This record gives sequence, C-alpha cells and structure tokens, in this order.
Amino acid sequence: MELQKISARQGNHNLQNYEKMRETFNWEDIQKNFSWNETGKVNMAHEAVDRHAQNPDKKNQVALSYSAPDREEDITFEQLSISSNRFANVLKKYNVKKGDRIFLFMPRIPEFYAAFFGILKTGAIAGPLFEAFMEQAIRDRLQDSEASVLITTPDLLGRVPQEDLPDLEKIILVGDHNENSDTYIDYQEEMKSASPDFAIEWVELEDGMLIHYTSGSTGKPKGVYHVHNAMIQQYATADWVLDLKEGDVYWCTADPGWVTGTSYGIFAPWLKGVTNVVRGGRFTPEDWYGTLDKYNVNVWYTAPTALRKLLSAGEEAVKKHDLSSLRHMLSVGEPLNPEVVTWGLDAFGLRIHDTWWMTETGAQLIVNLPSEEIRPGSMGKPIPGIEASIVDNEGNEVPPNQMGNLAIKEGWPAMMRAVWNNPSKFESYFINGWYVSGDSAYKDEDGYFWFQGRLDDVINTSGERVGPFEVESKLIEHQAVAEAGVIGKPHPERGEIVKAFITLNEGHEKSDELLEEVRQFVKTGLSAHAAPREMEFTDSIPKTRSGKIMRRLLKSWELGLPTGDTSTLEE
Ligand code: 6R9
Repeated sequence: MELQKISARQGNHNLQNYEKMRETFNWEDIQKNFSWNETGKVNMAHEAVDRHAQNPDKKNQVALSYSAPDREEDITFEQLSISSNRFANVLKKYNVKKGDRIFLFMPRIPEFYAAFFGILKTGAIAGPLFEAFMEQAIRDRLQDSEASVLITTPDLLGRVPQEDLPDLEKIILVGDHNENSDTYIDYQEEMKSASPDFAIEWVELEDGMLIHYTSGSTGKPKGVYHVHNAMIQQYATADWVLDLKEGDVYWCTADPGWVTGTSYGIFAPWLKGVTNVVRGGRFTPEDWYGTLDKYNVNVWYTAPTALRKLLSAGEEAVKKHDLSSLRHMLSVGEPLNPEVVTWGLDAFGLRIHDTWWMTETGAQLIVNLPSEEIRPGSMGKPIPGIEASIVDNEGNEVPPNQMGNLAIKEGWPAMMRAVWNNPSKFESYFINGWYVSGDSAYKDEDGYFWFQGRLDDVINTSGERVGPFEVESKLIEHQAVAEAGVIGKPHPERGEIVKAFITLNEGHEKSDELLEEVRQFVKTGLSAHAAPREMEFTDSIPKTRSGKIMRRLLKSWELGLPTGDTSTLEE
C-alpha cells in the first residue's frame, strides 16, 4: 500500500521552518517570554494569570469561558487573579506553606481554577484528582502524597476515607453542606472574607508545582512530580504546536485530573494569554459540536476516542454547525487511526495533528506541526530542542524502520523531576542517558515516529492509563474472588477496554450475576474508567514461577494468538 501523505498547511504558522529551528534552537531562547527573565521572580501562577491581570490591555479579556449544562460563566484574567489571591489567603490562614501537598478532588467548575492557582501562589504543590475516582483511588493518592489539605465538594466527600488519612488536616468544601467540625472549611464563606490581595510566594524554577498520579504495570499509582520550570516547554509548544495566537479561543477537552488537562488545559493556553474554553458535563457529539460552534473555537485539542465517536455520529452532525472559526485540530492520548485523520479532512476540511507525550514528560515531545507534511498513522517528529530515538534494551540506538523502545535524550524543561517517595522507580526510567518511555515504536527514514504499542501491561482505555495491578488488587478484595488477571483488549472505539479474568473462592458459584456484582464492586470502589468492561471466569490464572501474573499469556489466549515463550510458566 502506498504511504498516504497530507501536505503541509499553507498559512502564517508560528513555527514556519522546522528544520532550521531544530538546528539553531536553544531552550534559553524561550526565556525572554517570561517576566522572571528580567525580575528573577518565578511562579507559574504569575506567568499564567497575574501577568495578564496586571496588563491594562489584557486584564478584562476572558481567561475562562466556562459552561456546563447547568451553569455558564465568563471569567477575566483580573477576576481569576483576584479569586486565586483570595484562595491563597485562605490557605495561608490555615498554615499552608511552600512544598505542602494540597489536593483537589472536584468536577471541572470555575472554583477549581481559583483554588488551583491559589495553591501555586502559596508555593504549595497541587494534586488534581479525577472526579470519577472512588475510595481506594483517593486513599492511595492522599496517603502516598501525605496531603494536608483537600478541596472537594459535599457530593464527593463520602469517597474520602478520612480515618485512613492521618496527614489530612483540613477539607475545604465547595458547595452547601452541614459539616461543622473543625476539619471542614467552607469555601464560600472564607472566600468572602479573604483579602483580594496576596503577596505571591516567589519560588525557584526547580521548586515543586504539581503531582499527577499515573499507573504503571506493577504497584500502586506513582506520583509524577513536576516543577515550575515546565512552563518553558509548555509555552514553547503552545506557540509551535498549538499554534496559539493573540485573540484565539482555545478548547482542550481533557479533565485536569490528567496531565493533558493541566499542561494543555490550563498552563499552555494561559501562558500564551488566550481565552480558554472549559465545558463541564458529559460527552455527546451534539454537545461538542455545539461548543465549538457557540464559542467560535479556533484551536481544538482532543483525543482519538472522542474523534472516533464523532466519526460514528456521521458527517451530518458536523454539517449542522458553523465550525468556520476552527483553524487547527490536535489529538493526544492514544494512537490516532489513519482513517480518523482522513475523515477529519472531509468532515472539517482540516488536518488533525497527532501529538505524543506522557504524564512523565510534562509536555509534548513528538508532534505533527502545521508547517510539516502529515503521514497518517505517524505521531510526527520531535519538537526543536528534543532528541528522540529508538533504542534497544541496553539503550543503544537502532537503525531506521526497526522496532524498539521509544526514548528521549535525558533532560528537557518539562520532564518530571522525581517520582514521589519512590527514587528507585524514577531511576528505572533511564538507561544509558535515555528516558525510556515504555512505548514501542519505529522511526522511518525521514524521521517520522510510528507508535506500535505499550511494552508493559499498562492499559490505555479511551486515552486513560489504567494499571492492571490496581484493578487486580481491587478485584481480589471481593469475597468471592480468589485470583484475578487484568489485560487491555483491543476495542474499535475505546482503543482498549479493561478485561478481567477471575477465579473463585470455595463455596461460590459461577454466574452472570456474580460477574456483574464484582464489576460493580470495582466501579464503586476504585473508579468507573478502571472497572472491567468484560469479565470472565477461569479455573486458574497463569503465573510465573516467581508468582507474577502472566498477563501476556492471558492476552494471547483472549486474542487467539500464539502464546510464545512459556518456559517461565508455573506448573
Ligand atoms: C499525554 C498522555 C501516556 C501514554 C503513552 C502512550 C499513549 C499518548 C499517544 C499515545 C499513541 C499518541 N499515548 N499519546 N499513543 N499515539 N499520540 O496521554 O499521558 O496519560 O501519561 O499516557 O499514552 O502509550 O505512553 P498519559
């Protein structure tokens, strides 16, 4: 089959000459865009919010265009600066200091953004948690991070296992409630009396800013630790990759509980000072097209799983709306199918630009740029300042077209600086000067990277990372379940779904009702997105002699593939 190519887009893109930029670029060139370059005073909240609020030409510009089925609000940079100042004062009043971990567990509502920047203004480290998490997921993350304050809503409070969280001193509640012990702080009331002025805590570029928990194939979720310095790369990619321009309206559909929702749903657009659309509520094609239309969105960053759903909704749905403002579309989170790229050309008349990066990398690394040709199915090429390659397990580069580990030469501005409480896990990412991603890929002769799959057992369902170990641990907590093995099974719309194999304890009968009961147990105990969509009884779970679950084998069985090397299989 002949390789399809979509030629570079004509127009006034921020990055015009990729090749030349790659040769001449130095990360220091980006520094001039930040006020700390002259003042020496660093804080992400200043660059993303206060700097615009202090600019007479920008302070009244809408920073956040918020809407949900039941609420609509436009918030200017000045208003966001004031509300985050107030929140920072509330935190100060309760003794929050630089370096403390302050977590947010709430839906995407405007209060989230005031609280988020309020945290950064005190120099504390923010930890956003996905709204769908249930008790076990919350417990693991708050215990590991030793968070001292949590901001949540009365609706979600029931999922916070306070008795297991000795470090949690205060809970700030957003919304009406009847809690009156000293632990609880009422958001509304405190914000009313808090001063709108706050002396921001100046930090170092290498000081902690954010922790995102993410799943690996073994163990509990890991706290990926990011520092203020990430802004350098987030700014650069907002410019080159998102192609944001003054006056743009931008929409990133990701939730801030995941890294795309912070790096590109908060930092990148506001570092560039554009209007950021946030849409709450559930996804439907009609709602999403309606949002693009209503807000005259110019630049849209979304995910393959959503694009596939839009594709199945048909072209008629697109044609009902005026999407003429849309100039630039991007995708992240999982492989972007070539047919989706081709559909995008027909449906929107626009190219969809795939981008590759990870929670650990903090910002985009391998991308399709407007000024470059697109090869549908390829993730594109490394941004200026980044050296990417394919390496073998010893960290030696392999020739073009050969599969191996997708790896990045160590040291880029937005790279994680630690895994919280887990230095050996952090070390394990690096081999021979390369950050090894856990993805397999190959690079073609022209330097385009092609994703092949995960090398570990991490499941990518609708763009969300699920660790099989976490799900297995929850499954065996159910009284009927003896052992469990969890895999990702390919699925046309969701990329992969979570599939669980379970064995039963003595005295329990196999039945469809029991399967459903166990499924619900995971859904309500861990989180909806991690609950197995498919479950099956089996008589035994294949394990190695050292007792590791052989998920690879389960997967081969499931897909009817050859089982490969089974020499380590337990008798
Ligand atoms: C930003 C984000 C990271 C993992 C990554 C890879 C997969 C992300 C992709 C992609 C194919 C792309 N992934 N982008 N796979 N093509 N363009 O998604 O972070 O949640 O940590 O996931 O997602 O497997 O290793 P995160």
